[in-house]
Amino acid sequence: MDRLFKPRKISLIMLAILLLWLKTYIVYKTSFDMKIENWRQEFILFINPLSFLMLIFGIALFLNRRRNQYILLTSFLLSFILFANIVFFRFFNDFLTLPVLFQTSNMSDLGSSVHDLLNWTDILYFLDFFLLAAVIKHRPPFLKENESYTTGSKRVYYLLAFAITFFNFAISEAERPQLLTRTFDREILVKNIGTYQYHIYDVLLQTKSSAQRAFADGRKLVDIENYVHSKQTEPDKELFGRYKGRNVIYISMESLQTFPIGSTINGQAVTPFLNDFIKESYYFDNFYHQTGQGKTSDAEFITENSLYPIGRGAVYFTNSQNTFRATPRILKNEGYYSAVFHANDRTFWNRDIMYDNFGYDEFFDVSSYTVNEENSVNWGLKDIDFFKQSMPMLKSLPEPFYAKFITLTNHFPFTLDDEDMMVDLYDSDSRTLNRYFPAVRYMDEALKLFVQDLKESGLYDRTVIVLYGDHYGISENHNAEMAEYLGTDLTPFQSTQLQRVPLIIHLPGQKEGQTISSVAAQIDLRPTVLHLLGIDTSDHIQFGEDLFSPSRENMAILRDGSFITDDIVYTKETCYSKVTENPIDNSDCELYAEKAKMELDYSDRIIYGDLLRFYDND
Ligand code: GP9
Ligand code: MN
Repeated sequence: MDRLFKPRKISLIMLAILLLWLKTYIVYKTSFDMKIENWRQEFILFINPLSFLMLIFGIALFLNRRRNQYILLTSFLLSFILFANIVFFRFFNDFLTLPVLFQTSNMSDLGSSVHDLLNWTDILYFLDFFLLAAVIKHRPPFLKENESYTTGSKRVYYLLAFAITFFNFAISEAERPQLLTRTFDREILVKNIGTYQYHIYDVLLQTKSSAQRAFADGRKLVDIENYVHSKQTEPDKELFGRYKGRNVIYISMESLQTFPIGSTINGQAVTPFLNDFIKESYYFDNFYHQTGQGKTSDAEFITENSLYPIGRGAVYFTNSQNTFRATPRILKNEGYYSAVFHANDRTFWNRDIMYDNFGYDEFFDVSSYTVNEENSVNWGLKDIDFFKQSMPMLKSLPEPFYAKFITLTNHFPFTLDDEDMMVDLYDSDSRTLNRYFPAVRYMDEALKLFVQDLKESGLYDRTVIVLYGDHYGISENHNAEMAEYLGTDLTPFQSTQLQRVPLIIHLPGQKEGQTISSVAAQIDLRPTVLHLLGIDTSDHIQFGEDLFSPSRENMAILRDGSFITDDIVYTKETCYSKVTENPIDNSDCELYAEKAKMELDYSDRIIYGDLLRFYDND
């Protein structure tokens, strides 16, 4: 009888876990600004500290003599990490990440304002630690004393901890597919895997790239240099330097493939503006995207560095500390001012850090825009409002400028408000494909209004305007409906052809357009544009070729090793003739296949080994 009424006792390990778990959740809710969209996300947020805390405090089960000290010390260290994040967040509105921490400019910013960032009430963030210390000292009756744990109970404990870890990952992955490889917004990571686990992930990633960097050998660069210099071609004499000192505007058109260009839905044009714009610009209709898992960020990386993205993960995230010689930095030497306009969080794709690295002077992220219920849809600010609000900021830039705009509305799942639907939905079994056309139509309208604004401001006549599709919008999950739309079977040949995205280059004063159908790719953009501005690139490490060069080799190498020339397509280890669209003897592709493999390998070596740090051509 007596035993029944005894209050249940709790072990110190349990108490430490419970306190920190609760505290972490309270901190999530009060000290960070995390957007929670549904109850599943709330649930993930709630349970995500638990697995890590169980694993780390579980070590105490194996310690007999210094168990309490271990628990207390761990509790303090974790509280400290959490608190460091809180302070960091107050300043940067972001979660701690090693590269940011090691960026001296950031640290001195933080250091000089640390006084303003701290409150005496912050001591409350350590309340649980003091509580724990008091419990250890005064040993209240609810504390289980000096337990020794059997092997069996340790086993059960860790089994439970691993089960929770696994469960956490599984539901996060369901909520956010490809969490660790695709979604590199730090907030999303912390929200899903938890703040402590996120730090481990961050450290592992940084260690991996530092190790690869440390083992890299500068002499490797010689082969690569010889190779890239041997493939250099002479720029077009007429065009080289003709637009020296002019502004440059890049527009990354979200998810725009080539197939909707010029198409109609129920008789209505899907891209009426682009159809007209093409008539007074250069239009490349065999231009391929080369992105991998880094999607938009890969497209940015390729077009500004003339290197390939990496095969796994996003280079924006994995190698943000590398030495690069990106377009903004090259142009800075020529007196240009550079800016990016994109109405999303600045940490998405690690852009804030990468843009610093690339030498951008300014990043107008979501905080530069007024975003509300009315003017947003899908991923955020609608493109029309985005361009409209960008205009005054663009006009305030010193000239000449290099400005990049990244659109957002035409992003999967391609949802629009009714009032923005300017063509009908397509009619197929894929709602994604059906919605794609009206979304593309909407982006076309936004581009039209932006170009009108550029004309009115006078910028139009002194700016080189480059529009490119960043990557496919319709994935292979919709092959059946795509095949129906195209009226052909979707063979690997056709799928490769669907990797075409539009490239439009409008030169100042250009009235007459020209469609260029030789094969080209995103990697070619940098030398093309730099040559128009009269910048010699013969000593650049780059894999692209000037698209206006008369002697260029017309070839596009995709990140998965597929390649396309004017005559053949090679994909999934099969060589196809472009004329018959049927497989031909693989030996017809052999020579190019080797070249493709070598180029990708060279580019990977540059990135993983951070080889450009050995190359100084400033
Ligand atoms: C997000 C936008 C879209 O900022 O660039 O990214 P994506 O999913 O296309 O890579
Ligand atoms: Mn994109």
